[in-house]
Amino acid sequence: MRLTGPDAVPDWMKGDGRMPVRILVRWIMAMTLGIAAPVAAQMMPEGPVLAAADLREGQSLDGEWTYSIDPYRDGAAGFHGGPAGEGHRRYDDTDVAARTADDPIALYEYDMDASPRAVLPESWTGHAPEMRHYEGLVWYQKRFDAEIAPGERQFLRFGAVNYHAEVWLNGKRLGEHEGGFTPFAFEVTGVLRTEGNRLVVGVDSQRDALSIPPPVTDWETYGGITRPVRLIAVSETFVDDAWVRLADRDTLAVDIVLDGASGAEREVVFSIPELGLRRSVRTGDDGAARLTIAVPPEVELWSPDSPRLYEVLVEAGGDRWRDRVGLRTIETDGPHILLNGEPVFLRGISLHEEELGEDPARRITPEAARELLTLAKGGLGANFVRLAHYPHGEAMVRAADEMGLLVWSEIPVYWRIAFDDPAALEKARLMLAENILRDRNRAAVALWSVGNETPLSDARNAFMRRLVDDVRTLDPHRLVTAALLTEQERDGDHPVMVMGDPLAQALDVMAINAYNGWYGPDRLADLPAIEWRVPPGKPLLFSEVGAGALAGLHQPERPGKFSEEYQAEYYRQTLAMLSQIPNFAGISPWILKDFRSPRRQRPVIQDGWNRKGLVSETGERKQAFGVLADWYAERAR
Ligand code: GCB
Repeated sequence: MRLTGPDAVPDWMKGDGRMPVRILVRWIMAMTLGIAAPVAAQMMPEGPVLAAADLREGQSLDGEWTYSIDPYRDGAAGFHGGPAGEGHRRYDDTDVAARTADDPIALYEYDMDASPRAVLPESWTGHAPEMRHYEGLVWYQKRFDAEIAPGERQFLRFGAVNYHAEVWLNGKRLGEHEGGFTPFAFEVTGVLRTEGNRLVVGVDSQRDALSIPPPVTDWETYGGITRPVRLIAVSETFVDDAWVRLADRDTLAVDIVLDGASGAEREVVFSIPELGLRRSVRTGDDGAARLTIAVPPEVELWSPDSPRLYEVLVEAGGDRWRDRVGLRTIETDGPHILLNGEPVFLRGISLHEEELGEDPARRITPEAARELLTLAKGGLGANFVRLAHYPHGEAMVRAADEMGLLVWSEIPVYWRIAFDDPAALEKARLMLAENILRDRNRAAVALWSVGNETPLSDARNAFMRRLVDDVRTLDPHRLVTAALLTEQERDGDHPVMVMGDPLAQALDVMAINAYNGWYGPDRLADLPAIEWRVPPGKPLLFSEVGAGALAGLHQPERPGKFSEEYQAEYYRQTLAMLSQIPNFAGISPWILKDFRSPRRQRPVIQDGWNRKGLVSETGERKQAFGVLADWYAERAR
């Protein structure tokens, strides 16, 4: 149940018609336990949270769909700009074959039932060779039957659709969603049929100046329905959100929100059977309840060395919500990051959401996620991954939770966003909220990042600070960071890298992307002489360092850029340089695997791939992989 308070927010937060979502405001208690809780207005996504939706029982709508390209958006508008006419509207609940058989003069210029087939989830780049570089609108259709039990409510839940989705079920428009990396759901109770449902999704990958990420990035767009689609049935009143975490080393805190007509003043039972823990609490008239429980002494804390997860249950209103949750604390102490009270050095690696293989199409199954994370953990000896540059799918974050890898999670506030436009800020805030609400039960997630390499300006600083404040409101139990840039100066005979970004002050953990020795004039042998001038009082991560190499290109005599030897030497010299920085708390080099990027077109060497991977696209290890693995083995001692 949510409280709405549209009058409680400034006008610009209510949207100006460009945002496809209606803004709901839920008053959220600031979660700093022990302090008289202040109350803050937080933008929340429309629709249910459906926390741990991936573990709910439901019907998978993955598998075979049909699709139809629509580069001129013929199904979205008429040729003079008005509404699309019959015969063009892919989303109508019309059997085109039957209709045209009945009426010989009926004119239809689409037929979703007869369109090409594709197996989802995957990006359309994988559907057919001619889809490889398609950007724009594609219509998808799924026909399915459903079981409907009396008194149940049904939700259609999309793991992610990149970039914009508009959804119809049986000819009824359910709504739309912007943002290619976070989940959304629509209630379909009363619209769903037992037989012959027709689900149509208009997926548009085209981005503009107000989009997040912007049109220009350094990775493949991968338009399409890229994550699972499920039909989830729940009781009339159900557990929409439950957040289970250690608020501090002694306190287990649980927040629960019920959705439904009888969510107020209702008994809720929270339990962790493996710990023999069971508590009841009553919701308030807003349907929300909070428990604080002394941490049982026998609890086994989650860590990369011992990624212990507990089954947690919330029972209320005929609903039984479950998740698998690790318990741990993450905080900072001066220059250190503390995990469960102990300093931890983050031995990390960055990765994109792109599976291994010659022709990836963002098919991140649990197996594909594990394959990537096994290279990181087993291969490199990592305890940390930066999931760049957008929220990765639940399969990846769950795998990190289960395998024991700390996670940096980020939203795609990347490079050049419309920082001075309130609509862009609104989108970023919603994406951040959607990401945090999805993943704040994951012990693996240690850091929320609010952006990457964003250009300094007053508007940008205000924008980024707002996001930092949102993180603190939605989840004060984790660390907030952002990947920042530095400037190179000279001090007498040696180069100095200076952190001039005022955002550093607002973060718990500073993070820097640095490419000395790859971009710019520095020679590799000179890197260790570079001095880093960064504020000393808090932990500093290097969120990116990296150099490109084509697997198998060897130049042992005179290593040049793109040879394996150059990349390996780059890693040796870079690690020597960074090791001298007193508050150096971890690193996630760029990047685990070569990844597709349309920006990278040098024939033979790149051919559309960014070659900074430590392994090739098929998993072939380059020399630098061993250099980093050896260094991590030393650090782990
Ligand atoms: C960066 C970006 C990353 C790029 C990388 C590169 O700084 O954050 O998205 O892919 O550099 O390879 O240049």
